[in-house]
Amino acid sequence: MKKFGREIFILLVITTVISAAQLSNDNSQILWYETPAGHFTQSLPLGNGRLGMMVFGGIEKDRIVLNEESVWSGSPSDDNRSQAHKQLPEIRRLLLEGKNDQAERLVNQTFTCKGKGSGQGRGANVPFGCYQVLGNLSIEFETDPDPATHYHRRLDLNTAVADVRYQLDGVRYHRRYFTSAPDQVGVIRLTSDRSAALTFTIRLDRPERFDTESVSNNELLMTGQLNNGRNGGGIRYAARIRAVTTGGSVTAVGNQLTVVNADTATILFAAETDYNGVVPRERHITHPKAKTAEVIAAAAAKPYRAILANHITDHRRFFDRVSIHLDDGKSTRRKNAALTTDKRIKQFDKSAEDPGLAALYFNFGRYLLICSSRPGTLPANLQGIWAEEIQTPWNGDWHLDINIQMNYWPAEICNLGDCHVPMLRLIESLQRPGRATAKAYYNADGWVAHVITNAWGFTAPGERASWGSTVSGSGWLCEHLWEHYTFTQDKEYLRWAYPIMKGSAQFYLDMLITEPANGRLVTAPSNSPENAFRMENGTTAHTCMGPTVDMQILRELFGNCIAAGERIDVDEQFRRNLKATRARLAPNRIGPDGRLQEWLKPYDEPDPHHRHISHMYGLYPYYELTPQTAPELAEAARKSLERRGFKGDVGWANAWKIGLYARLLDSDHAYGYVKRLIGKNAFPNLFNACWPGRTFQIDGNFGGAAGIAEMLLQSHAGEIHLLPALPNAWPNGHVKGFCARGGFVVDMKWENQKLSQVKILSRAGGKCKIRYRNNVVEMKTNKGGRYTLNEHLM
Ligand code: FUC
Repeated sequence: MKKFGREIFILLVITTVISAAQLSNDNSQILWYETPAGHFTQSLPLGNGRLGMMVFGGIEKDRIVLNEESVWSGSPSDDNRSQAHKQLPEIRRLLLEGKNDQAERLVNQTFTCKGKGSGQGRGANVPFGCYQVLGNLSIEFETDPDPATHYHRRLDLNTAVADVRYQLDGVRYHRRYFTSAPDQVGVIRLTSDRSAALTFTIRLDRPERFDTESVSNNELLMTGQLNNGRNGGGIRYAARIRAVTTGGSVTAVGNQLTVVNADTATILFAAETDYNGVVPRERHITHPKAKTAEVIAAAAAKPYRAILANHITDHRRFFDRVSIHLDDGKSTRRKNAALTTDKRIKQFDKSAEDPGLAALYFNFGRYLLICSSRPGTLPANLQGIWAEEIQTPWNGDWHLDINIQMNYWPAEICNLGDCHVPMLRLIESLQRPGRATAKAYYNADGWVAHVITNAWGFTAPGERASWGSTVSGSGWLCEHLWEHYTFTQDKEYLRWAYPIMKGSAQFYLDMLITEPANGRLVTAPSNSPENAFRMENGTTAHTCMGPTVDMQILRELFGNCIAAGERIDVDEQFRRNLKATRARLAPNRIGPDGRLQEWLKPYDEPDPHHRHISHMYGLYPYYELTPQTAPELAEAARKSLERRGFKGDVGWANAWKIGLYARLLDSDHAYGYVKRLIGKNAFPNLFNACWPGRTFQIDGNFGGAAGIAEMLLQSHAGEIHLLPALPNAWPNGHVKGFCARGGFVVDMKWENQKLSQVKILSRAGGKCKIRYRNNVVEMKTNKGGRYTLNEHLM
């Protein structure tokens, strides 16, 4: 028994050493640097779903940007023009007569939102509001004038812990940072290897609307009220910091805390708001100040080690569901792993291969989703939960014409279906305001949302026809309701989701009109997201009928409603209606040059390289244009994609193209966009830049992770397709825990470009068809059954 115990111990040691070695071999779970962050896009993100911290790790002065998911300015408002529907017949008449420019003029005059809308994307001080930074925590150290040495700053994705280490005047300093979901606090732990070496001051502020005071000898409290866009009386927030030390002293002087000669210090951070808007979340706090006091007191009563251990266990509940290893078997692996993350990105951009960096990028996407979207939180916005400014770019809102959807593309395939739920709840919450919008503008039943939404349930069109009147935002959202079902096979959930999908379909059923050229049903008015076309008279316009993307979305929505209705056995008559209408929707069309048309007509395009590629929706994320389902259309989609190219290197567009080429089973091009996305769009902290070096926008991080997953596993075509777009750059690798439609979980391994091991877990039972190249295996599975398939597929 004793001997056996020792063997296990040795085995454990060996496994630990091996997994540590594996980690350091390709370094696909750690971001690290040899300098403090000089800028937000170099700092390291931490998040517990609701609270966010960005770690700069300065030596003399550390800065931690603080966030809380509901720090939203603005307030509920009626944005609908109640009489807009009276203009609808005239707008449609003009469209039917081919006078799109005149229709657009009328849309701009009568069919946009009432009031200031999003404030042209700068809505901090209008009712639309914006997601904002909570504040800045600064820690100023009493330091030696000598420069520090051995500086090291890192974020470990596996534990969601950031560390800063350096030596100064012979003393080793260590700071550790994390945000805990179980304890709902941010934690900064400071230690050194010499007693009484920690002397520093702590301040807490934000760029506006704050008041910081010391509320005991070891606590700072910052409170304030955001602008509601009317009279200033918006959301109230409270942020509280407590410093707990061993040795030395803590005192409060004015609005700062001073720690002198401490051996260790633990800084706890709590934040709450009284947000109680329409977007559901678990937390309903009426007294943010009192709640922060309670949260901090509870955390302070626990040993630091317990808070850390609980945090790591909690984070790993999500993070450990999936693992990935990508490898080209080359000796450069160690060299790459030995580079700091920023240098690694630069080297990759200059064309060096680095499979470990792609795996790191993938893991970072999963990490960000876990940190910004947990059951019970608000969904991740354009910046996840990480904002540095008061006026965030595009209000840090939820854009519905690609961006929020892209945020959630990795959720299901990466085994984070529960992190998807905040988005599904957002969709649910849009029904009520969306019904009012459907009535006001279209005199239609059901509910609709256009291009943007916020914390206050905005569903009206945006301020300008050129981008604001896309009418398929809500239809696009509903894809997520169905996909959550296809991956989980949870019928109870489907009963909840179905009425939301049905309400969306009802709206479109009511608003479709017949276009004259082919007698097909189309949406009107609408536009192909943010893109323009040239009319025959030479004028540039946006407003149109039945842009391709709308039609694809409606085919999908109607199809999903039919399938859902069948599964839960409801609404037979409605299903019949949907089937008949679906068949009459304007189809995908191939233009004279062989490309898939973006609009009903093969218009001339003023910007053929436009960042939006909305008519590719039917290829990915939807799948009616795939080589398996419609080879000719898939080919036309490829031509459209080629013509679009990558001009401007827009982050989310590069990310989307990974998934699109993966669906075309084109590993070279898919990989080319992995290179572009990481090489051109990753900031030093791997955050996605909307344009190279400019504007952090998180969608590309998520879209990139989803795209990489799609290269390795697809499941849209009624079969699980293994390694459908494996690039030459990743000849060896393994993944664990990838999810496939039908409720399957896949582990697989490949060597020298060839699959070598496959294991499937069936969560829901049922038929399972698996493809590897031309080999197909079909089998019946039992719920909870595990299957190894090696010999059948290779
Ligand atoms: C759409 C895009 C922009 C940006 C914004 C948040 O308007 O066209 O590039 O991503 O969303």
